[in-house]
Amino acid sequence: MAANYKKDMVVYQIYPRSFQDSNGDGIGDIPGIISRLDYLRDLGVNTLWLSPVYKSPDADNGYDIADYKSIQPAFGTMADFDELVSQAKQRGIGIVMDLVINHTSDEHEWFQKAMAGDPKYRDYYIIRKGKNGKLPNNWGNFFAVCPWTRIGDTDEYYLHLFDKKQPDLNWHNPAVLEEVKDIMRFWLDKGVVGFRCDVINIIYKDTLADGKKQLALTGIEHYLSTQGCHEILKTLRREVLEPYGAFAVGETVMVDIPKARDLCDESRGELDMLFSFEHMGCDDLGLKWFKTRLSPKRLMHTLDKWQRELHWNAWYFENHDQPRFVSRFPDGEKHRYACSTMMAGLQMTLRGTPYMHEGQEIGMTNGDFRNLDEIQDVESHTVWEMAKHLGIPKGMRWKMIRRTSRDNGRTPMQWSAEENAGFTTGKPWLKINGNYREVNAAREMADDKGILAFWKYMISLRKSEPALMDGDYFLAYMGKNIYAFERVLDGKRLLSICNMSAKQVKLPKQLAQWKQVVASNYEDITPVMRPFEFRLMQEEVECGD
Ligand code: TEU
Ligand code: CA
Repeated sequence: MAANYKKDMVVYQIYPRSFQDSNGDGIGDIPGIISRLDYLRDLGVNTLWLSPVYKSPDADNGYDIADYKSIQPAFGTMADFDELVSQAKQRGIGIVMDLVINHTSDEHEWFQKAMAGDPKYRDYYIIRKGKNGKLPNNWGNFFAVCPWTRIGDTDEYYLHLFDKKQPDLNWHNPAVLEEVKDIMRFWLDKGVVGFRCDVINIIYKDTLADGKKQLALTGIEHYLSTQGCHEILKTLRREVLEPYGAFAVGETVMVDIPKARDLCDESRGELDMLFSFEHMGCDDLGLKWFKTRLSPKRLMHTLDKWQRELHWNAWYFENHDQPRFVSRFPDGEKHRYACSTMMAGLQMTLRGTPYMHEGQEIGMTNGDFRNLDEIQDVESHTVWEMAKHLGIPKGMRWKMIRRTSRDNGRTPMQWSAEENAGFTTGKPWLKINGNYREVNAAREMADDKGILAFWKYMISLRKSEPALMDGDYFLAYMGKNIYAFERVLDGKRLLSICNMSAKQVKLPKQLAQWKQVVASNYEDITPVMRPFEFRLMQEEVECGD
C-alpha cells in the first residue's frame, strides 16, 4: 500500500473557536476561516487541519462530539462547511477533519439511548458493575479525575479516560466500527482529504483488569497500541481511506519508536504518520504538569533519535494542547523574533510533514492569564483540583497551571492592533493576550523582514527543495545548545544549524566550511551563533570540468 500523502504537504492547524469570529459572538467560526483563506494561501500552506467542528456541548471544546454529521451551530452551517471545502480547494488547500472516536459526548444520541437502557446502545459503551461496592478497576484518567462515573443510583459505572462527559466507546462491538466507517465516508464524500485521529492508539481496551500501579494512568498497559487497535486501523485504511486516496495522521500518546513503526510503517497499511510526544517532554519532570527548565540538549537528542529511527513523522512543536514554544525556551520571549524564526527553520528542515499551529507564524506567546477564572480548559481545572488534593499550595498550583495550561495555545488569533486584536467585535470567549498591539498579523504583513515573512520563505523552500522534502537525514553536530543536521538527496547537501538557546555560541569547527547561505534569521554570517540563530547552508557546488 503506497503512502496517501505528498511530500510537499505543509499543514496548518486551525482551532476554530480561536481563529476568526465573523458575527461578533466572540467565538471563531467557519465564515471567519473562509475570510482568511487568502492569508493562508499566501502563507504557503496547502493543508488545513480543523480541530473538531461538529455539534458538541463543548465540555472539551468539541473533543466531545454529540453528532458526527452536523456542524456546531456556533461555527456555522453545513453549507458554510461545504463552502469552506470548495473555497479552500480553489486555493490548492485540502481540509483535514479531526476524528474523535475513542469517546463521544454523553449528549450523543447513542449514549442517551444507552442510559435509557437500550441494549443495542449500551453495548456501544463500556459499562460495568462495581466490585464489592468499589469501582470496576483501578485505572487512572488523562484529566486526573476518576475514569468511572456511576450511572444514576445503580451499581453500574461507565468508563471515560477523559472527562466524565466523554464516555469511551466499546471497540469490541463491530457495530461501532460500522458507524465510524459511515461517518468517515460522509466527510470524504464532501471532499475532505483526510483525518487527524484523536488519541487513536488507546481506543481498543484488551481487558478491564486492574493495571500495574503507577504515578499516572494506571491500567494503560491494557489499552496502549493493542493488537485490536492495529486491526481497526488496517480495516479503516483498506475499506475507507484507500478508496478515496485519503490520508490519516494519528495522535498517538506515549508511543516509543517500535510502537510508532508498528503504527505507520508503509507496508502495514495503518496510519500514514503520527504525532509522537517525546520531544514535547523536554521540560517535563516525569509528568507534563510538573515542569523544569527546558533542556535544548534533551530536545535535540529526542529529535535526532526520531529522525534517525523513523522513516517519516508528523513534526509539530505547538498545537491546541501545548504551551507556545517561544514561551518554553528560557529567554525565548525576550528574543521573540529569533526564537520564532529559528523554530520555523527547524520545523521546515526536519524530515517528515510539518504541522504548524495558528499563530506560530506571527510568534504568538503563552496566554497572559491572571487567575484560574480566566482559564477555560477543562483539564486545567481538573488538574488544579488534583493538585489541591495533593496539598500543593495555591501559589505553586497557579504557577503550574499558568505554565502548562492548554489555553496557552488556544488564545484568539491576533490579527491586528485594533480592538480585540481583530478577532472579534464582541467579547472573546477566551482572554486575548495583551501583547496583541505588538504581536499581530497586520504588523507582520507590513514587514518584509518579520517573523511571518521568514515563515513564508521557509515554507516555500520546504515545498520546492527536493532535499528538504525527500532527503536523508544525518546528524552533523550536537552540542549543549547547537543542533545541526544535513538533508541529502542525489548529491545535493543542505545543512541546518539551530542555536536552541539565548546564549552566544562559537560555531563548531566542523560546521565552518559550509559557506553558502540559503536562509538565516540574522543579517550577516559570523563565526558566532547568536541567540536562537538559524542558518540553512548549502555545500559550495563545484563548477566546471
Ligand atoms: O489529546 C490527548 C492527550 O493525551 C493530551 O495531549 C491531552 O491534551 C491531555 O493533556 C492529556 O493530559 C487529545 C486532544 O488533542 C485533546 O484536546 C483532547 O482533550 C483529548 O484528546 C480528548 O479528546
Ligand atoms: Ca462567531
